[in-house]
Amino acid sequence: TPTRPAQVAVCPSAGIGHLTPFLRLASMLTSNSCSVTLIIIRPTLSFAEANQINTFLSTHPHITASEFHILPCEPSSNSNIQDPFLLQYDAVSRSAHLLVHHLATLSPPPSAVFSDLMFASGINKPLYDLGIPNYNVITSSARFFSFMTSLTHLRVTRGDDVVIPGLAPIVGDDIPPIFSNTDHMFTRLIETSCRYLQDAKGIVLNSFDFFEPESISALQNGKVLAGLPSVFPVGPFIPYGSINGDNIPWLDNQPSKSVVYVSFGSKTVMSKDQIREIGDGLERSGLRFLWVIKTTVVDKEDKEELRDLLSEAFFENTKERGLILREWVNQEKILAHPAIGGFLTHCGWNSVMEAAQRGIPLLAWPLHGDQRVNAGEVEKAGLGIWERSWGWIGERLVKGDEIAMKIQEMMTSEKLRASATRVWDEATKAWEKNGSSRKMFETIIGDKVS
Ligand code: BUP
Repeated sequence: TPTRPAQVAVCPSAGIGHLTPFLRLASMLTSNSCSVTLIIIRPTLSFAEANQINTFLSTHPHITASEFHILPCEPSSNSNIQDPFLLQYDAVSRSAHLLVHHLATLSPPPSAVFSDLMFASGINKPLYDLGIPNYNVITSSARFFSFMTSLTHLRVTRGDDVVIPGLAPIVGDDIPPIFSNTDHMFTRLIETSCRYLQDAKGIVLNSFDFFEPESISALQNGKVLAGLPSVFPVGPFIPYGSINGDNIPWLDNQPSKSVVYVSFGSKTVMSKDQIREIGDGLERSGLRFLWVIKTTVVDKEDKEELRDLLSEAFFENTKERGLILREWVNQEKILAHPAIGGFLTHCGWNSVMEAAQRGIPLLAWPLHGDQRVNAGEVEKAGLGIWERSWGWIGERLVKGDEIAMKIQEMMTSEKLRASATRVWDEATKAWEKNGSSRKMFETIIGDKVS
């Protein structure tokens, strides 16, 4: 007898780094005979998010959108926190209990839910009690997720390594200082959310066995945290075809694998001095480059004049081989372009998985959050190199000559290109028939369609 398609609700949290993987997952579920309702958080935080949602819905007419209005951000009770993303995560988490009622009003009601970790404290237990399987989707690396779950039972002391069963110790300097402050809103948020993981039906990771073997197996074997539900690494999540976005004709005229792509994600604001040194590094490297510069945290307006940031000489010397963009670009499409030969990145996890999918060698320069831990995974998997002595972006002024040397290493190392190509092969294999991620995904789908 034909089975009724599973009715699935997909619930992303705030920020493009959380939204993008959920859109990919929604698309993957639709392609596998699920009927998907996408929960859209209102208000959205940035134009980039709003645009991404609109484009996604217009290219996925079978997906139903359902708006969920969250409670207002509370800057007053988080008086020392300026970051709009952290305030929005807090608002999402405080609103999570309302999502259960919202989901109950959907018609037909969901037979399964895929939700961001930020919702866990409000929805995991009620959905469990209602018998609705809920999968918590993790938007970071398996290793950083292991760290987050450990906050439920260990205290982080600033600068000290963190020892988690089954994993090589996490170097103290790789952990953002806020996690040693148990009163910090974000630390409390992560810790509280992780306490509810046991009520989830499963944990979905945007990672794959080859890339993070140690963390994935430690999580799956219950070494990291006893009582965790099944862990399903189903990455890299499959792009949904935003590949059809804007063209960059300049790229089409560049030789194969010759261009360094430089982007530090959607939230990076760098000092003018550091921007100048990066410019100097690119100039000194003699290489072709495509550089996306952002000077505002939320992407509404980038007003700073490029001429105030970089010198006349820089523009003159690089005009034949460099392109700078200020606007939102289609990164997925850029990484798929044959002219791209390397990527200087902050190591946001989506960027890492997108590069893995294309075998693009990385030069890691983390900015904040999970990104130093992610950079370690990039290095171990052979996808990229990382100059630890540069610290977090902004920690010290890294000079142009150091940057030039590392960029050249990334672009010319045969060893690195070969190991990045190996990652690409393995990422591809993970999604082929009997591949590790495909099998995991089929298990999830098989459990739900009944
Ligand atoms: Br910037 C930028 N175009 O111009 P991450 C980013 N992206 O398509 P983040 C674009 O946004 P966190 C642009 O491909 C990736 O899918 C990019 O996610 C896309 O970094 C996503 O890499 C960015 O995880 O998040 O957003 O800075 O700080 O949380 O790591």
